[in-house]
Amino acid sequence: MLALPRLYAIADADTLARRGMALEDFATQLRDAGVTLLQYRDKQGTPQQVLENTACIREIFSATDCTLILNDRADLAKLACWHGLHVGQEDLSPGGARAVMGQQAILGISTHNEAQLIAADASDADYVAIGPIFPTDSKEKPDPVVGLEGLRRVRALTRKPLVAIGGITLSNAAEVIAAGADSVAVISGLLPFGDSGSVEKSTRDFLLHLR
Ligand code: 3NM
Repeated sequence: MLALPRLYAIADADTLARRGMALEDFATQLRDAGVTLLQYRDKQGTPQQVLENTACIREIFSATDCTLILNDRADLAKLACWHGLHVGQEDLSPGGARAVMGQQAILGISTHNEAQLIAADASDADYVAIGPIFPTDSKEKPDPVVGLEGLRRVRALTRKPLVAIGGITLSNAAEVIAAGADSVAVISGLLPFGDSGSVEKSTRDFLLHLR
């Protein structure tokens, strides 16, 4: 079975644009910090923009063994020769994603409640994400908060690697892992507030803290 690292970094194009940070800079700092699993999530970009950005990220991580997962766009993930695809409940099904991506690809699916998690467990997905664990500003119209109790309950429903997402910070990441997540997926927690700190430092802190 797939083994996921404890930190699953997400480069979310909308969040980066809101925070005035270039994707290239963000990705470079993640690489320098030693990230080994990265998702690029771009809900608005045109296919050309997304493809350009996948090429840029691939180049940045070319000398590493970081696993690169694209959100939602199966055709572009395949074209860009990325390692995997992450789908949401309204995206391509895991079966459809598998048909496009092939047997070797890593497939993940987002779930937000027990019924979705049970369905995902029975699907072609290699890992299952559950969220939001805590309130989040990084997703439009997030589902109801699952909480640590909800996370413990869904942990019992699957043996697939479980990724927790939503509102995860350096201060709550360890309890999320203790509640049963194999990995924490983080967007804004990797971005420093104000002028002090850097993405590289926040990411290194996460990696050290979750070791
Ligand atoms: N999916 P942050 S929550 C992209 O519940 C995403 O499935 C979620 O961002 C889900 O780490 C979320 O900044 C946003 O809270 C996560």
